Amino acid sequence: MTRLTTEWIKNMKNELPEWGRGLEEMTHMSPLNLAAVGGDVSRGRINSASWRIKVAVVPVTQGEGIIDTFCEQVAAIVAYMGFEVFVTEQTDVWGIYEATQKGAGIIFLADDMYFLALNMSKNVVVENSDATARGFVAALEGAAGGLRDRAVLVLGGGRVGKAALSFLRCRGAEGVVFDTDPEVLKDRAAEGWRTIKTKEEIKEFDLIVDCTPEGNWLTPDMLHPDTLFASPGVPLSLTPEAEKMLEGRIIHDLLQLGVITMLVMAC
Ligand code: 2YC
Repeated sequence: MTRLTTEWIKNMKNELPEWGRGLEEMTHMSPLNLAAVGGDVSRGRINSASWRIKVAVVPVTQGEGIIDTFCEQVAAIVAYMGFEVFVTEQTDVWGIYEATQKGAGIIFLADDMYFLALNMSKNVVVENSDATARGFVAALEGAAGGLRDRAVLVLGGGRVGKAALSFLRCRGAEGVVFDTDPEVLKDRAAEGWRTIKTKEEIKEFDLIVDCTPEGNWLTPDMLHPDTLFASPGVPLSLTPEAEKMLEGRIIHDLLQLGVITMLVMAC
């Protein structure tokens, strides 16, 4: 799991309108509709929740500690979706207590291992990896005009990759997985997923969900020329040349799609 840096995310909230427009252009769906598909939640439920539920984001000092502006960016994404939201003044357990005292119905908080959205009144816990995978598969589906009966290659068979495989199956696609770790491939194959063994086979797929935490390793010659590339994985695996080749067909962000899908799943 890649730890975000302040440098990467510090301008995110100012760029949310541009992010939303770009995503809608590529997927022909608004962020709200994408989150509804990814989260498998009705638009009606999201709209009514946005009036009823106040959201809190709690800074967590555990481990490597606070990422400056992280909570502020999460709050900005939640506000962009039309929800009332605040970042607690206190951190950690005190911050959770502050959130409940101020009437928060959903609490976002992240340490170095997990990024969660909790809805205590509904006993719902949403984990970022699962929500992010679902959000990016929904975006790929929008961009591809549907995934039913299509083969989609998932790069990386870890936490996000597994969630992507499961949601691809829900959407009627055939998830195929590649991982550089043979043990991971063996585990996924044991669960019944089709696997590919070599990087040379990647170019056989024109639909890719990249869940790897590696950067800068996918070169143009490794890719199908018509590839639609959805990348929850950070940093982007595409080399600058590959990025140029796939321009306009790359769905990638560092927090937004995951957070909006977490939000609707916690409603
Ligand atoms: O500012 C804080 O509260 C920090 N404890 C936040 C740490 C987030 C660490 N996780 C990440 O950077 C990302 C997540 C956004 C999803 C996966 N890794």
